[in-house]
Amino acid sequence: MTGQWSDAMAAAIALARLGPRSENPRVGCVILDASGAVVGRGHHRGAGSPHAEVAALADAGERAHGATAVVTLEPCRHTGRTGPCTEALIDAGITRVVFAEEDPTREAGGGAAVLRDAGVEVVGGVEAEAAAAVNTAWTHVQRTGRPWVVLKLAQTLDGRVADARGGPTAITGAASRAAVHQLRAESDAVLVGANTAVVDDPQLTVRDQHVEHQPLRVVMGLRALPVGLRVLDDSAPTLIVREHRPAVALALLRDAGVHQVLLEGGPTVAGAFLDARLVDELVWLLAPRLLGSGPVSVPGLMAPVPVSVTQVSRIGDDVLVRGRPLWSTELER
Ligand code: AOF
Ligand code: ZN
Repeated sequence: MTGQWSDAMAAAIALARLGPRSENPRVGCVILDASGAVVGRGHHRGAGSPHAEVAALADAGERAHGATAVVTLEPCRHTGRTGPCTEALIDAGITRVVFAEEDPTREAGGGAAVLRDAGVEVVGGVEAEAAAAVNTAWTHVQRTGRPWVVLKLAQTLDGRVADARGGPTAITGAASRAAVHQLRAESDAVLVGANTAVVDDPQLTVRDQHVEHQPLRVVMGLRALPVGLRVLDDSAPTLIVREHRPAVALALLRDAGVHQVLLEGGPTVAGAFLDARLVDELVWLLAPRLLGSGPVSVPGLMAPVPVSVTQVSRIGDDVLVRGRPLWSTELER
């Protein structure tokens, strides 16, 4: 019976979303008294700050005694930058813990068993999918050891990314550009191939909305980068990865603390990551136009990529299609 906790978990998930994306997951917690009334709320405000449970316990004060803690992530059992939540919950007299997603990390995971050993009733897996969606990239890094990879492409209906002259062409409209900036803002890094950096000279920053930090700009490839490129300006940090193997580049990014990377082209980078099966999500922007000639978005793929479509929407005059390569969803099973 987990249905009875759904509403409280939804409240905890809403709290989790208030937290910033950081190297830590976003976590929310509500404390319920015996009658089911919420007597405490808390969320994690980023690495180094108190965990959600500790914040909610502080909010509840004495009322935590004999209460139920509903939390989006299995309470940690480790001492990291802060103490173990298992201990804080036990010390506060919590008698039942309901959590959603298991903590996949080696250090912090296993809190449920610690709580059970201390006589606390534990219910796990409540609304686990909805809670995990708040931390898709973080969870992915913990499970696979590499960042969550989003591949974005803008093309005409006949699959072309430039006209026959091959120079930079605006393919999609203003609304799509805003969507791309939103994608950048949600990512820790934005990556292009060295060829695209030279030919298109993109700046790769978030410009039409406020961001706490600009994403790391990454240029990947062996081609030399002339001075004066916009991607090398001082508007955001830039990492140059002299490398063409996607797995090696992702390992470097992971070590740099990147949980989500947005691939913004060009065709060589897109093809290399798809062929290596290192793409987790596709964002395809389709402009209502046929060009008839010119390079296509992903030439020379080694194998077909079946995609499970998760979203189709109109965006200005363009069409946005989001999906997941099937081999990527299988990875998670
Ligand atoms: C929880 N509640 O609110 C969070 C948890 O070194 P620290 O103290 O920052 O701990 C980070 C780890 O703790 C993180 O990797 C994850 O496993 C867990 N995060 N756990 O019980 C929370 N943010
Ligand atoms: Zn904790």
